Amino acid sequence: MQIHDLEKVFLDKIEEEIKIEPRDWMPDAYRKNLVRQISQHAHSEIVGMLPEGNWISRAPSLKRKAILIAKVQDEAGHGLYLYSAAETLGTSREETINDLHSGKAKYSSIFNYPTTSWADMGAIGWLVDGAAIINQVMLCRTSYGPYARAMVRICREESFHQRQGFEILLVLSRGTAEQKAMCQDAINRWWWPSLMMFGPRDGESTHSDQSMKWKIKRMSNDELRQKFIDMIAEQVKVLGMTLPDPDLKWNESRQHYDFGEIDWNEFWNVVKGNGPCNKQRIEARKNAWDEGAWVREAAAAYANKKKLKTNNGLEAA
Ligand code: FAQ
Repeated sequence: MQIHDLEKVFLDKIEEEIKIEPRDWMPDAYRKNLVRQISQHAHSEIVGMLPEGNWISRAPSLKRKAILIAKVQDEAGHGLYLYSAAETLGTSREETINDLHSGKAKYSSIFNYPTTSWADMGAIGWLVDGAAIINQVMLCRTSYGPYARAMVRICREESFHQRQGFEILLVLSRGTAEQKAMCQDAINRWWWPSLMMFGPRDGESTHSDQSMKWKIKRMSNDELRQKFIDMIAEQVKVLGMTLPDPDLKWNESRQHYDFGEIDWNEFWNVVKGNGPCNKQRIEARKNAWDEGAWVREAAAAYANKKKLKTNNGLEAA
């Protein structure tokens, strides 16, 4: 088949909502864009374990510790599904991880902020997982099969994460004056960075137009951000807390909340590596990689030994 015939088959599939699968022909730019997005998503899950991992040893009770450990483990699992999805596009795990360590690949800006109190565990679950899930529900319908299927499993777990975060804040919001203040302070610090998770404004988004045409993305950055704001502006009332935005107001004619200006300088500064914890996060990932070398070697040796045994068995038979 000629290239333009292959491209037609590909575009027809996109049009007819048939998933693109790893062995299907796809344009190079589609493959490249997916590798970029999926691998950055995977990195976000893995780097995202660090801010919460920081509180496992300081969780206020055994029950809270067990829940937090399970949540952080879930994020590791999400990272692994996503690295596997990226591998189906012909990129190796090692290559992808090297790109993270060298600073070539991005990960979500949100994970470059510090977690300074227990209430941050609540704010991350409620706001960060909340933002992630708004974005990821749309990705369950993304056009690339392995990515879409990974997202279905991830979304189920993320919705549990969001509830556990909200519950942490609910308990604090009904506690002592200090606990209430801690809850409000965490919301104040995580609100604006959570809005930045959706990426630059639509007019400034590099990839959105093409990603929407290929149905990699189904909604724009601003549409998703608005959806999130509308949801959280209602949920915060249950906590009896406020969001740190004096311009946040229900707009009857738009049927949406209006909101204030996001600090885009701060966003780009964090994306470019100058956020409060960027260096610390990459350092932690590199150390984990180096310290885990013996585990990878042992696993590879075990797998080779097993393969050798099976081959010998086959020869003997
Ligand atoms: N941070 O053209 P666009 C989670 C970059 S998972 C850093 O609009 P696109 C779970 C973007 O890469 C959170 N960089 O890009 C969890 C591009 O740069 P490039 C992660 C950002 O891809 C919870 C440039 O700016 N979720 O939280 C950010 O069309 C709790 C131009 O942007 C996903 O990754 C940012 N916030 O739209 C874990 C979901 N925003 O690549 C632990 C999948 C943009 O050209 C604890 N990804 N950039 O160098 C997506 O849906 C999209 O990639 C967007 C960005 C919406 C993030």
